[in-house]
Amino acid sequence: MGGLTIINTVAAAPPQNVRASARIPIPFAAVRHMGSSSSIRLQTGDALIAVDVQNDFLPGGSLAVPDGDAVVPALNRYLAAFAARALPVFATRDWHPRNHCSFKEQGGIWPPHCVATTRGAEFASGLALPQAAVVISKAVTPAADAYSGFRGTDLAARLRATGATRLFIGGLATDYCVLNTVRDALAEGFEVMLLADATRAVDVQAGDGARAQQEMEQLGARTVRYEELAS
Ligand code: VGL
Ligand code: ZN
Repeated sequence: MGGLTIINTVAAAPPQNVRASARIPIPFAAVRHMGSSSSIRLQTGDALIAVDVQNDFLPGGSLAVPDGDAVVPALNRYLAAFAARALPVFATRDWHPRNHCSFKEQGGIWPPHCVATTRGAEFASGLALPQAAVVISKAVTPAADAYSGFRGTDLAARLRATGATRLFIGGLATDYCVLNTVRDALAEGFEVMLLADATRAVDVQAGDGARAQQEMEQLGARTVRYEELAS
């Protein structure tokens, strides 16, 4: 051993063949997205859940959500994007018996709504559900309510059977069935994208919807808008 040890103390010189003006090219197309989070590319493993987009929750229905019909065209854009990629779609529905415990005459807090097989329980006619959409009925017995699409249903197993890992969730209502579905989805280990432009709140108390959204974000849901999807 014992050879010379050469310590190079000279700082690396900048490459001589690069003009300063050429160092950090920013394509104008990219500037549009700067500052906002990166765009979302739909991929295998994604599934869409349309929560309770039923006539009784729309204007004119027995438990109308303010501006609830706005979720129909908003969800249809996502539905088209999912259809174009042949990604799975699920639709939950409140499907109550006439004497459901959540109804006022049974001591509950809601007017009768979404009684199974009635027009009020049908999906909004303008909602463009694909033929292959999986319908999940919930709160189907008198004694139990279920705001979450996971409660008392096989939704989790059905999702896993399709290989879904990331759920895009929108519909009605932000502060009840969407909130509880998102909570359970996260607890079940799914990634959740909350479709902020495709949900509306009951807002029994002013701010309920905003608080629900905050809670969902704190639990780990990411709030997205359609424009954030990569084309
Ligand atoms: C819902 C109140 C009662 C909902 C269902 O879909 O958010 N809200 N039942
Ligand atoms: Zn209900």
